Amino acid sequence: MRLERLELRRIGLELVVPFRTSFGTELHRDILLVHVTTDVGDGWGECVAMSAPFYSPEFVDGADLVIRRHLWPTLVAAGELRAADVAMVLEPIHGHPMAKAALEMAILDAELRANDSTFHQLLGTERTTVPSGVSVGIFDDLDVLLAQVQGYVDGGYARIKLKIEPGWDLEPVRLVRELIGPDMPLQVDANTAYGRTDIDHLCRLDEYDLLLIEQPLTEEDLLGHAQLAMRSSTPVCLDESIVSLQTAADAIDIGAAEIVNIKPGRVGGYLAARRIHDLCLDRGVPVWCGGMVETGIGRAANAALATLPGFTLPGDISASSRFYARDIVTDPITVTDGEVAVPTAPGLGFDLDLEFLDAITTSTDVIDA
Ligand code: SMG
Ligand code: MG
Repeated sequence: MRLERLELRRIGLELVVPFRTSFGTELHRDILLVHVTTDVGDGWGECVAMSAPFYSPEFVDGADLVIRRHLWPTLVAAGELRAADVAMVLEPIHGHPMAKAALEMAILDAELRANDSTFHQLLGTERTTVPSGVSVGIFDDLDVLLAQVQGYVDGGYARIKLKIEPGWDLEPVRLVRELIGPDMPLQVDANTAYGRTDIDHLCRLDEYDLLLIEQPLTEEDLLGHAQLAMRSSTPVCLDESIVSLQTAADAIDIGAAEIVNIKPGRVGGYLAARRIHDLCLDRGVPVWCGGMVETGIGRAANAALATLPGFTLPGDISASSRFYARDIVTDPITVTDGEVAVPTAPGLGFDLDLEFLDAITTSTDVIDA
């Protein structure tokens, strides 16, 4: 296909409850959507960069700029293109995986729609539903946390993930384990909030029978994670550290990643995410699909990705209503019996609610090829 036009759309969405992690609180989302028109039709992608560079170096204004200044012109210069070529064409530009992933998504969506096929069909998988986990933020008050967790248990989620940080770890985990009982899958995510000197402390989480501990140490500290993995009986899972196929392979080799969180935005796209999945499957390392508070665009694609056989743990693919009162898609993801249905619509699997999208659009910029 040939690229003809790029529309960069910024939308504003409020979260239904503030989402606090060890690095900050999200409440108002400023989301960049990319809409690509080609000679065979159009497609949409969602950039998962947050407003500020706290989760990773990327942020939404930076992603917007690198797309218009570098990524889009490079893709246009490549001429005839398939979605599978995008990552390779963009490889000379260092970093910016979330910006690259957004463009790849839009081009993949366009390509699939043009062929009247789905991402699910491209992956060639059989599963029609995937287990749904929910990520629960940090609160000022333990009672508020417990009430939130109870709500998600009642909502039928297949597993609970608690955000932790120094001062909010052993006690909330103990109380939540007591509330949900021994059989409900429970895991924690520290978003890099601890250091190597906390390894003894983190080992005290072992008594709560957690599925995994996600990214307790800084993203560069593969060795520290390997040291923790040797000491702790709770499996160590990496999120922020896994930025490429190479880092995934190395982290597994040195014993730093007993489980891998796969987020397409963090690794430069859905096709790179699939390759990391394949590597992990080959090495016998379980994976699960991470979440970046996506709208229905990213949520649909994530549900399809999680049908691959290595995704043996529930993903952060919760109902759209966990974060948003109203989604930008016509058929938002819901949870039934702890599972979300894999979308069947052509393309990445969503149809936009254009009227609502227009109502929440804060800016639109069009760049012709
Ligand atoms: O989309 O359900 C979701 C969010 C899941 O906790 C989640 N994501 O580190 O895994 C993570 C965080 C990153 C985003 S926090 C604003
Ligand atoms: Mg995480």
